[in-house]
Amino acid sequence: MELCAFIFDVDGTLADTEQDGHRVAFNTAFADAGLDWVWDPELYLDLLQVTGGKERIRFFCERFQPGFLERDETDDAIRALHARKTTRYAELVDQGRVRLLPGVAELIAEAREAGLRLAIATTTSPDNVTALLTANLGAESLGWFEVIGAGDVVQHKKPAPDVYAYVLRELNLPAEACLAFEDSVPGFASASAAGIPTLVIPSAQAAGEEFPGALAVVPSLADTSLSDLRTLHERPA
Ligand code: XBP
Ligand code: MG
Repeated sequence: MELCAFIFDVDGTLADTEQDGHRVAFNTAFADAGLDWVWDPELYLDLLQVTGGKERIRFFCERFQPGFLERDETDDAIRALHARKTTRYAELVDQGRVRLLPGVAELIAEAREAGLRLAIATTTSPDNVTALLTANLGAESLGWFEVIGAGDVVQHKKPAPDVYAYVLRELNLPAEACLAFEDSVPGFASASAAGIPTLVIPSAQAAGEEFPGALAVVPSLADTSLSDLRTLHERPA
């Protein structure tokens, strides 16, 4: 089937956001709230098995701070911490601390030129997508993406297929007419379960993992052209 649209994951795919962006923002939000929680890079790598910032904070508490979950209004407390974290993340991005990965801007430009439709399917919060795109590609780039499926737009985050199913519905395209870009095991599981041919560019959290059924696994988008991707997409599974 003809390739009509690219659907991009954000964290780990458009940019290497986790360790120097999200992790730092979580830690700053914890400090702002007077909590002595510190997520070091190794712990954070482990916590990344849970997608979604609010879900990740809860998972951390279940393991290491069970007392926090015994308080009243735990959901509100996690929501407030996460809102603070989102503000802190945007500050980091606005300061230019989170840059797009090699080849991403070029591929997006090539796809636009060729008239491909573009969309985003991510677990991260909508404000983070806005901040990242604006800081790196200019505010007008938000309009390049016909659909931005982000955060709580669906109840079940990756690895569930819901966010990709949502984006397909909004694009009104069958899965086979699209190509998804993912960096992680839960992300690949989500796109695959939605039936979308997926190119994997593994990030640090996916080192050594296998991606059975991926269109291809490549180290970077820097050497991947639109014509390479069309060829991969045409190849029978
Ligand atoms: C990204 C996530 C997000 C970010 C943090 O996964 O899991 O939770 O780590 O963003 P994916 P929020 O790349 O698979 O979409 O704190 O806004 O959730
Ligand atoms: Mg990702």
